[in-house]
Amino acid sequence: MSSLYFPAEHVVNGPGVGPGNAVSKTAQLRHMLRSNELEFILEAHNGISAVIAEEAGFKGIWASGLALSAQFGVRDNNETSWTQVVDMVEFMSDATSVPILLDGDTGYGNFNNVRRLVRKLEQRGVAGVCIEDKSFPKTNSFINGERQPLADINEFCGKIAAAKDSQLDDDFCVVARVEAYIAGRDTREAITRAEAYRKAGADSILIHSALSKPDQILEFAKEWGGRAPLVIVPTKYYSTPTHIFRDAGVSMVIWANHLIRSAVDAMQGTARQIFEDQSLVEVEDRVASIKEIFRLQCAEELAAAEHRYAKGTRPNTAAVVLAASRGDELTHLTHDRPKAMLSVNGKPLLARLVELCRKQGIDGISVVAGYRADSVDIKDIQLVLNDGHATSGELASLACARHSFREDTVILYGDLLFRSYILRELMESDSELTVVIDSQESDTGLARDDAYCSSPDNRSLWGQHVLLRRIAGDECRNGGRPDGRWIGMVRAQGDGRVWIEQGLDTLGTRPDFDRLTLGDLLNHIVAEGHPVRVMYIHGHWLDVNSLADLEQAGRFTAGQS
Ligand code: SPV
Ligand code: MG
Repeated sequence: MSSLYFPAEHVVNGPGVGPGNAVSKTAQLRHMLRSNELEFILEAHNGISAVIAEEAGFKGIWASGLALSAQFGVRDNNETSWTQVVDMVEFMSDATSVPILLDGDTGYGNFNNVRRLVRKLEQRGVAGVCIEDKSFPKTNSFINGERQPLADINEFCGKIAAAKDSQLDDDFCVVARVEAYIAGRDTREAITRAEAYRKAGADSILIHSALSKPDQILEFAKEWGGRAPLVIVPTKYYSTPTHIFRDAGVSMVIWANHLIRSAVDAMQGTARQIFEDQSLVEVEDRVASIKEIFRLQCAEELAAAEHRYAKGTRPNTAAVVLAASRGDELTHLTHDRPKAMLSVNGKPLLARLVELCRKQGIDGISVVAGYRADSVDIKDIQLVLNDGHATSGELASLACARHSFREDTVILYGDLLFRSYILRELMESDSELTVVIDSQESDTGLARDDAYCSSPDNRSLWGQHVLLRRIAGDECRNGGRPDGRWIGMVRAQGDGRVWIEQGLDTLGTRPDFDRLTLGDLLNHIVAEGHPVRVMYIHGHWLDVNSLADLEQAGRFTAGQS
């Protein structure tokens, strides 16, 4: 992907052919313009949108003047300086391996400015420039196009010749954009101009039209007869079936502004929601994860480089997910799968849980399966079998996954759903052992999950230090009001992991070990005198024990992928 960090075979900015017989970006663009295929390039306006365009499969990128100015928050009237534009396309070029065609407006001045522009673009790894026959400062073609004066033909031919004479790389492409139709002129004028520009050295002609039907473009293409590759921008006549362009002999289609427009739409929705909610909870799981941003930035490459060049590693993190049980109350739905594999909005609960773990950078994920383990087909997890699942409980399942524990290990019930901030906060805990307790009052909670703590949740207190006293267990409520409900999520690091392993050893000798729960293990650790830190939450999670829970899970995940 990124040319800076992944020197892919075909990523070369200089002339012709580069190291390892790589094809330069300029040669790629030239080839696209000249090939007999109809080619497509997509607008991008900064580094990350350029990466997104390339990842989608586009073989080239249109650095749109409209989109570049919009992302700077200014108008498409040359309100940015040309160096600001060139700086941004350099970021785009650094981040991608496909050629970029810059919308160079009118060339930011006269022939001399165009010469300097071409030199700078070559130096920054940009494969070509498109210049249009209007005057500086220009206005976007869709704003009173007919009132915009066209450039003098000879003067514009001089710019094209100056551009071609300044390029050092023979493959650098100069595309001449004909604005005759935009200015209300006819096909004859458009052809006269295009032919003059071709003779002046243009590698390709971009013919622009603001009509909602492709009539002008098709008439032009017919008259033009393939004298030089033809580029079009069907922003206004977008409903035209693409094969019509192909049949007309068009070489390249520019989808000119759709990444900036989709970004604006998404950002407006997100901004409104956060403003109205005064909370991130509803938005968090609908926007790209931070991890996805890191991926687009090639953060992994830096981690690998750090490993190579700067010593020091982070402790590994693992998740152990307990998913062996069928789900007693859901037996009519769980003939062929455990309850963790029940689908919620088209995705198994367990797949959602695994995604939530990955989102927090947890990569070593082990799932302890038992009942219908054959149906647990989640990618990139380690499947651990609890063969005795029919007669054993949670702690026996956990013991099966002992070999998967790492320095930093999160243990979760397989039927959990929660907003991602809960696991993120848990991962930020610096305590050896931390349990997540929901302090929201609920009648539906099972008494065995009731949690008694050193103090109740004081939600107005930031950074409260609360310790677990006891999880109620199977006996009825042990007096007093519980401080919350244990949700089935615990993180152990350092000594915390040792306490868990020692607890498994000790409890493993008990005859009733197969009936013991995670709560029993936590109670044992507390009884041993070890501190078990409480992280209070207030709702924003659920587990699935009944049909009603399953329906609620559907609502909980609505709108998520
Ligand atoms: C651009 O994308 O900036 C263009 C195409 O020049 S258009 O907006 O259609 O003029
Ligand atoms: Mg433009």
